[in-house]
Amino acid sequence: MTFTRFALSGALAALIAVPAVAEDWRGWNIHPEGYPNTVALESFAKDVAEKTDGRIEPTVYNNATLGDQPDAIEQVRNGGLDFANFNMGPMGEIVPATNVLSLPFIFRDVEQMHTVMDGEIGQRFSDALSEAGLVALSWFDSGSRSFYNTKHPIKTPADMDGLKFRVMSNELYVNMVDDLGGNATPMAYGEVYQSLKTGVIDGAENNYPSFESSNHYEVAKYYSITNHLIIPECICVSTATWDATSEEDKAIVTQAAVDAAVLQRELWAKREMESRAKVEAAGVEINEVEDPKAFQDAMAPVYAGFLEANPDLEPLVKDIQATE
Ligand code: GTR
Repeated sequence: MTFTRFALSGALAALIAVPAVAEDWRGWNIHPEGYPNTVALESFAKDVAEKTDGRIEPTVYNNATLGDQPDAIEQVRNGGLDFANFNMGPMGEIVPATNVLSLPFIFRDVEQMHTVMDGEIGQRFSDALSEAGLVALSWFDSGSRSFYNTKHPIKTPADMDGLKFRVMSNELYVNMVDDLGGNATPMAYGEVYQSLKTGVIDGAENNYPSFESSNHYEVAKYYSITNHLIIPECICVSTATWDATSEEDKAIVTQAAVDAAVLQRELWAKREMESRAKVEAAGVEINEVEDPKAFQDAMAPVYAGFLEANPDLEPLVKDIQATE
């Protein structure tokens, strides 16, 4: 005897309540367990699963196990992955407007970055991202980045001379290090530790929590406070995934991302201090630079070159600079 599909499902449905199939969302994360971003992403995932009654089941894959950052950006854009926490640094190669966030010293401090990103200007970046297939739901903190190396303290730009620094994948950073007199090599985050150890590179640049959690501090004993980049990070969802989500669940996911960013920023402030203390206790020499303006001046050509190539982005730069 044969059943039609309709007859079978009709009979089953009469016997048991068949739950709707949950959507499994796969999320990319570059950081290890315990890192502020990781804890916040886990809280986001838990919140979404609970508040959608299991209609969406997000899983976070840590330590860039699903690929390095430029690769993961592509995967989220094409729907191969559902969500991620991305730094806007490598994003600039794909969404040119976000390169504004990679201009050295574009933000005066982290508070100003928060004001900018949480307001109307942040929405302009979200719009640019959404044209590229990414829905930015909230903004994480990533502190400010400084140079570190295995050779000597950097006090003036001249101390960068001849040193080879790893940078994130973005032409702007290559120009930035060149202008300071160093040599730049774009490289995946996960390769930096070994490259520092074997002398393939002399240094890199990052915030305290990443310098510490990546163990780069075990090899690079000089951390020089240049604070040259303050780069926000997003929780971004793939547009393909987003479009397949109900309005009710979109609201839940959005709120969970906003709450996760509040948590991340709290944890971040604590972790910055803890990481600094940990690397100092491990013998890292931390120094102020002699004249911060000398670094700003040396990097000024990056601005000029960028604005010449992207005149349409000048208003965005000016609006950020004008934000209190
Ligand atoms: C970290 C950032 C990561 C990644 C990394 C890097 O501060 O949170 O997303 O961009 O830096 O240097 O590659």
